[in-house]
Amino acid sequence: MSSRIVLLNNFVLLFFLAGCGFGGDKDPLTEKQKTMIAERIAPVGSVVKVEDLIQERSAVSPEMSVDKVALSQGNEHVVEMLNTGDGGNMIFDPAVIRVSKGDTIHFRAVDMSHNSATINSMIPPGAESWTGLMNQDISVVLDIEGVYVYQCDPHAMMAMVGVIQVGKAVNISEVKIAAEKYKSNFMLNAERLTGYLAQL
Ligand SMILES: [Cu+2]
Repeated sequence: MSSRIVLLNNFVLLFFLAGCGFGGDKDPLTEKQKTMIAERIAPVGSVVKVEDLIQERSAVSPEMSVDKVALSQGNEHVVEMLNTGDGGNMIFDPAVIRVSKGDTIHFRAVDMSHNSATINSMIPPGAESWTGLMNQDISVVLDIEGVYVYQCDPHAMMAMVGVIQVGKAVNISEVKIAAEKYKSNFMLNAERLTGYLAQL
């Protein structure tokens, strides 16, 4: 039994030496050789792609790369309530619009289980609030200038919100402050409203 183990040990040692390619117990490479190898395999500099730079910059300041929304033509505008749109799930489409004073917005219940309701702290002073019923198409006429933020009540936690600018954005500072507080309600899409307001 013990001779077997010795034999095995010898075999392992032989295998090890053969694998090394050197017979002695001296380090096979000199310090200089090691340095040369390390230098050769070390990566040269670092590669930064232009796309990464743009993404980094937009992560720091989203407003820099945001396209501003143009004034919608005509006096009547349709906003669809959708389960899925270009901007994500549970969404108003278009989520951000700029219209003229006195224009009408038609909210269309294209998909089920949505409504449109203003958020009290985020409409212009003196403007009327609205609260649509579930699955209900509603139309609102906006005579008071300013920024209106509304939501879908059952999907408020998913930031199913929308923004309408009527005429000049006279209350934008107040709305932005209120939005910063309000976004603590969002369990998903936490930056959606901030992104929408940046488009105005
Ligand atoms: Cu909804």
